[in-house]
Amino acid sequence: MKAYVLRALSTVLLLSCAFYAAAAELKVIDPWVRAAPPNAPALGVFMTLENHSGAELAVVAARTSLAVDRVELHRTMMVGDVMKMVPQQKIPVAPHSATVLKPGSWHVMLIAPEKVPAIGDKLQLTLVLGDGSEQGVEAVVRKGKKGMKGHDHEMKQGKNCDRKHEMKSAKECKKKHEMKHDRKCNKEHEMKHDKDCKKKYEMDAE
Ligand SMILES: [Cu+2]
Repeated sequence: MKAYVLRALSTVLLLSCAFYAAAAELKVIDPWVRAAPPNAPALGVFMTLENHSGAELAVVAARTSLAVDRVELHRTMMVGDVMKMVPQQKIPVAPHSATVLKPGSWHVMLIAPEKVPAIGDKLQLTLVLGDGSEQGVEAVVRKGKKGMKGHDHEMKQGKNCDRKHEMKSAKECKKKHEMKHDRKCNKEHEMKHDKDCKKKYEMDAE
């Protein structure tokens, strides 16, 4: 009886390891929802996605415990001369790298919430990865870090960045920002890992 239970358990463990492989390699840091007025047509959800594997991971869909019309993956980018939120098929996370979901960039968008949650409320969010595995996270509702001023700054940076993206790689774009906005980071960049530098840049930018 005991042996049977153990065998059954290890089978379940093996199966779940296989199924949750991609989710296990994705680390979700600081998920949050931007507080919005009660009549807001949509809510932005932000977080940092870290890929601890050697293969590209991607979030291909998301669900939430909040009653909403639908959940979309968005990226705010320049379309012609206008900043737009463009629906995306996936949010990719490069191997051993991170993708930062933040205002003015990648985000998860909760469309037409029945009731806009208050600051401090927590939403359950389920991220669906490319291999079908899922990861649940809890996102807390809070204000954007610097209010409208911060938002404008982010939009401006995003605009410059996305313009560069049309011609150059993300790395070159980041480098340009580091030189322009954060010399310290650039200096650290020479000594430290690229990822640490980028993280610092992202945090400073917000
Ligand atoms: Cu959006």
